[in-house]
Amino acid sequence: MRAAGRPAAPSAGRGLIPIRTLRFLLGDQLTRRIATLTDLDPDHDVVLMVEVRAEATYVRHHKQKIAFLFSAMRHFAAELEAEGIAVDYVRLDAPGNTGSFTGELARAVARHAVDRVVVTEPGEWRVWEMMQGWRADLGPPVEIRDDNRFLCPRADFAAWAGDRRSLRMETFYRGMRRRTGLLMEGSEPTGGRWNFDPENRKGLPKGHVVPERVGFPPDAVTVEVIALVEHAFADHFGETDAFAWPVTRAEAITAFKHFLAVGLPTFGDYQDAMRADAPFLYHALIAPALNAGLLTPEEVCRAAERAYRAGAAPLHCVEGFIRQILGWREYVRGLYWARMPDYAASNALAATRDLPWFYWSGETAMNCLAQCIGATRTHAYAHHIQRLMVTGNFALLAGIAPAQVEEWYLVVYADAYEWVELPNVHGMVLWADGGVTGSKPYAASGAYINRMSDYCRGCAYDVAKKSGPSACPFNYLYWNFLIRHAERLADNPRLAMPYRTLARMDPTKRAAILDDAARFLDGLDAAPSAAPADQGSLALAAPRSDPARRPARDTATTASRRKG
Ligand code: FAD
Ligand code: DLZ
Ligand code: SF4
Repeated sequence: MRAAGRPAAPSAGRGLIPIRTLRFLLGDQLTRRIATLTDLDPDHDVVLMVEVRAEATYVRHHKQKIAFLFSAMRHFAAELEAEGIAVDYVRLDAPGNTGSFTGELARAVARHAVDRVVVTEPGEWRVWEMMQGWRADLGPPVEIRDDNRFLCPRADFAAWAGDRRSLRMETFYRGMRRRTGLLMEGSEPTGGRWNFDPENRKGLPKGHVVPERVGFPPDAVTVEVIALVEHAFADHFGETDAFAWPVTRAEAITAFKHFLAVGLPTFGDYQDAMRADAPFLYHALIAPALNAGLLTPEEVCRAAERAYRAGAAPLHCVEGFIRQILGWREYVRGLYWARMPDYAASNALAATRDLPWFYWSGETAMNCLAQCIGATRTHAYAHHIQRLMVTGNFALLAGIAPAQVEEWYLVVYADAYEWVELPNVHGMVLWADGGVTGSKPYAASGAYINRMSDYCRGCAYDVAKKSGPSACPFNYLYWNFLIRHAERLADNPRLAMPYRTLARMDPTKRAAILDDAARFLDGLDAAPSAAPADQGSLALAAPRSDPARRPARDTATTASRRKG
């Protein structure tokens, strides 16, 4: 990669000479088909790509996420150059790198005598606001194009959502099936049903052998980038030893083909299952590649449908997979843009507790949390149910402040971008939006985790016990949650059953629940690993909270990171 060396097109005689356009490509827009590049003129245009400190530190991303993106950016730039396109690529350690999108864009405009700048809308509100500043202050005109990777344009979602207070994914999803024709027979859904979710909730049978992940050991570019990241972002969360993400489109296609052959035929069955020694199960592991542009949502949905039509995967698995992308992924993206910036500010359940230290260290006696957080540190990955029903469920039940939980989710996953993270965390997990995204909070006791995983067998706590120091904390925290929020939730028809049970509950039992929860939550603040009281030997080493070891926040606080 090089700074583009061709002379700028003369600005005189514009009627004859094509305008020189600076095409600013963000790190999560790595596809040749992105709107920024569609009308690129290789003879006159320059593509700008920049590695900047501010993007890696507005929250201190997992080291693997930064390494993945820098490596993917460098590979993509090399592919463009191989096509004969001029790429002005600014590395993180390049002399004079100002460290921000705005600073690097301004320097590039000065370098190239640019007539106009073309960019595609970003994935985060913070950067959208930055772009408005470019339009006002940069000098040359800045054209911001719609992100053509998504199947539902922002404007169409906004028109569908209107100003309704609550939106439902299922209704949106059916509209998207009709719109795209995916899994449709004329106007009817293939198989006569829109949704096969009930078939997609099996636990893993004992001894079930799961397929290997198809991994991509770091090549020379990734090795160089990992060294840079370990040096420049040494205090960030996470490890890089197990890095195996695809960093080019070719690798992403290989990974996806492996999923089609090996994962998809069983994807639906065990979609919600969890097992301590199998962090990936039948999941596709494509979110980092999809979100960065190495794969497109449409192509993966069409390929999955083809697998069904060829008899290579059953309908309930294919529908389950397509629903995640055509349904959930498009839905959360639409919702993010339709409701931001106000969306992030609500706190419907008035949750204010600090995020416990163990979310960073993994040091807790609760085995389910220790396993999910441990895998997250190692792989920058946890699958959906681990995010929703383990780390998310605990944050909901413990009443942790939404902004702190959201920051954690944005930091720790290789696929994390605010457009997808925020609605999932703020809406789905924490119900902080008061029901815009989901009709009820996904609160669950230890029984759910026990049914769907093998975590409880290796846990210091007893999932069968409802109260007392050795009882599974999820059990009493669940009832404590329902009691605390009865005023807000008791009338919710989808929670009628647990509230009926609560109404019948013996007052002594109810008091014991409240006591256990108070004891546990008080201990959580003081010693976040929360080992069973006075049973130190049971706990997985429980160092007290050490703020110095926390991946320190940058000067951008969670509130200000949304502001650009
Ligand atoms: P698979 O399980 O194989 O699913 C296939 C694809 O479906 C995923 O790659 C993803 O693109 C899409 N998908 C599935 N569920 C969702 C969903 N709820 N929302 C949007 N897309 C979905 N996904 C992200 O890409 N980035 C995030 O920052 C993110 N944060 C999340 C936070 C929470 C609390 C929860 C509950 C979910 C979050 N998800 C996020 C969604 C989902 O967990 C991940 O997309 C998925 O785990 C990625 O792994 P995979 O590629 O193996 O997915
Ligand atoms: C996530 C990220 C990181 C860590 N670094 C860069 C970078 O150096 N250069 C870049 O162009 N993009 C980076 N990104 C992705 C951006 O944060 C992303 O484009 C915005 O959040 C908008 O979605
Ligand atoms: Fe988690 Fe409770 Fe099971 Fe332990 S017993 S693994 S805390 S659900």
